[in-house]
Amino acid sequence: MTTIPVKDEWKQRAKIDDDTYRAWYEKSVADPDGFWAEHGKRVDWIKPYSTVKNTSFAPGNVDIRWFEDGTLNVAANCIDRHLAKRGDQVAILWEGDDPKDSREITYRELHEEVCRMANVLKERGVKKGDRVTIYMPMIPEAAYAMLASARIGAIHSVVFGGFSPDALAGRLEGAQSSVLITADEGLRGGKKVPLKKNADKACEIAAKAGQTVETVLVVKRTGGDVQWSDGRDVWWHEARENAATDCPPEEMKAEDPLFILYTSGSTGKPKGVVHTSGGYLVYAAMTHEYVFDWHEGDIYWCTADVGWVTGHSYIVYGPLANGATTLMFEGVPNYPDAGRMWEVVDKHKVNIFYTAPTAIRALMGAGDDKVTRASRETLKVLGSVGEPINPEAWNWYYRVVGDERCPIVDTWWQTETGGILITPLPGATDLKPGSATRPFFGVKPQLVDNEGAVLDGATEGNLCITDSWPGQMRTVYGDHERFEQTYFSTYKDKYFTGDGAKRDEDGYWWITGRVDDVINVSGHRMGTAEVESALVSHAKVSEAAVVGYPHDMKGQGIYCYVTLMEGEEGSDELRKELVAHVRNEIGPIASPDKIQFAPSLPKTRSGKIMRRILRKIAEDDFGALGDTSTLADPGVVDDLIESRQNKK
Ligand code: 6R9
Repeated sequence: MTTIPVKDEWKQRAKIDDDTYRAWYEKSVADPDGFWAEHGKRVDWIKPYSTVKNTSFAPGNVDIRWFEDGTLNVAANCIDRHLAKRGDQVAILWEGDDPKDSREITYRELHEEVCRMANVLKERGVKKGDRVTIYMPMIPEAAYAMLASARIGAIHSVVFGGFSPDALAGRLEGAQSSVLITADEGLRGGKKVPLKKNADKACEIAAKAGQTVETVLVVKRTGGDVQWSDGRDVWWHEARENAATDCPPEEMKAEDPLFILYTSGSTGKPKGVVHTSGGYLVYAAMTHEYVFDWHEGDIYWCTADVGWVTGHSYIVYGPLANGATTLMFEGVPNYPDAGRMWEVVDKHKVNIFYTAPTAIRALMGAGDDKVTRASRETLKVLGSVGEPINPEAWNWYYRVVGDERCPIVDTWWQTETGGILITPLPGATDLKPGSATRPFFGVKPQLVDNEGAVLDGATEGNLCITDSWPGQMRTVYGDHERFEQTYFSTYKDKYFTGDGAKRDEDGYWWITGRVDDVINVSGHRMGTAEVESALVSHAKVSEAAVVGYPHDMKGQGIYCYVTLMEGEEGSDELRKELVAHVRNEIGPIASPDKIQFAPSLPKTRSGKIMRRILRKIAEDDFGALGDTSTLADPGVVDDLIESRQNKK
């Protein structure tokens, strides 16, 4: 396996070299209190903390608190404290879907807009602790909405704009949220996304389930036609006019929730991951600075959507807490063509670029000339997140996009971790294509086998983290029991990530992917259980089992085994109907890639579906089905293999 040693130029400009990394890491795990007491100072506290770490992973008593007696306001940290020094610096550099469209919002303007929106929310009765749901396209107002909530102490719940009305309704109900911020329509790749229409429908569904939405604040993006509900709906551009440009930030405790973000798990409905204020901000800001080796004046671009955690930590909170200029992109990588990303890099002189392997693979397929026609000379650091990056894509990213001048930081983390946990640092870490390399400060990864025995040396196993870090999620919204059950019950006294990993002879970490029933489609997390329940809600379906299979572009594709109701016949027509049904229930990101009609599913005698076998069949790996002795009816498997082979 090739190693790319840290280049002199990288080391020279970097804030952290290898010796510093080692010294800081040592200190961070030997004396977490001392280490974080120091680094916690990077944010402005209204009342400084006197305690630092107070955390327990003990069964039945999982309790995570950082900087507990300190108080602060996250929005003030992301805006107000920068005004004196950088009021006229661009905070948000917005690039529209149309290449002719861009906007610059300075820190001073950001302050005004966020205050106005905070005042509009207050006028509508939103108070500290209330949940504000945000269903927005990638426009600056999405960041205003997050920061306005934070400013008044409301808890935001951002729902990705690609989710369906049903999915949005479920999240409104889950968070018991009576305020929704949306836009008339979104614009992506020249196509309109009917956000307000979806929001209207979601409100209707939520109302039936007992959750009334009292305010829908609507940002005008396209000017498209929308239905209007007087009394409930408010135009942002109208409300904004009369709203004061000053709004004092609410004093929040370090452990007051900042946001909820719903994410897929291996069972049941998406979980409301809760992040709190102090520790989260310290961790997001610190990782943003050191992982990307961010320097004053750098133009930083993370291509994620604010609907995902990457958008929260690395478009909004981390960069703005540091006083960075953060680029926000409304569009898609291949519009107007596959050279768009690199055109934007040149147009805005981007220095740090952070994207996902799925985008890299797609752009790699579009040909090198799309890249090389842009100069990309401003680029200094390239980042990757969301799924394992295959060495081929890594090498292309390094060689063609970065001209072998830019280190690649392959950052492993999760919605639950709040910020990056395993990653190279640009001036410190020798790179190996495909490896997330070494833990960030304060992070203690460990490998265990299926029985929980700790594995040493170069080996492979289940990835756990044995001690808390400030950015860790605190609970599942409204269900602490589920939090403990999901993350702390599999292996005692450890946080279980749900991922498998390898550790090599140099102690480098290689994430191999999920070991639970979560699949990763184009970097988006999808619970197989969610897709299954969407399928089963179709009148013609009696049972469904969903697994992931290797997909060239998406990383993993969605493979569905579907058993139909008595008397129903499988057909291509019905396949289309089922795909449309799932898109409707969850959203386009959950579109099944393959549907195989299965007269019955392989089950154990106790009735459990044997997914291990279904995964192998979907991968065409018929020779390696493993132990099939517990199957209730082995003939089922032969039938599935036969019909799979006949299809090709
Ligand atoms: C930030 C984010 C988390 C899951 C995670 C893992 C996969 C993320 C990765 C990676 C390999 C990386 N993942 N980054 N796998 N290398 N650099 O993506 O959060 O949406 O919650 O997904 O994504 O499987 O467990 P989230």
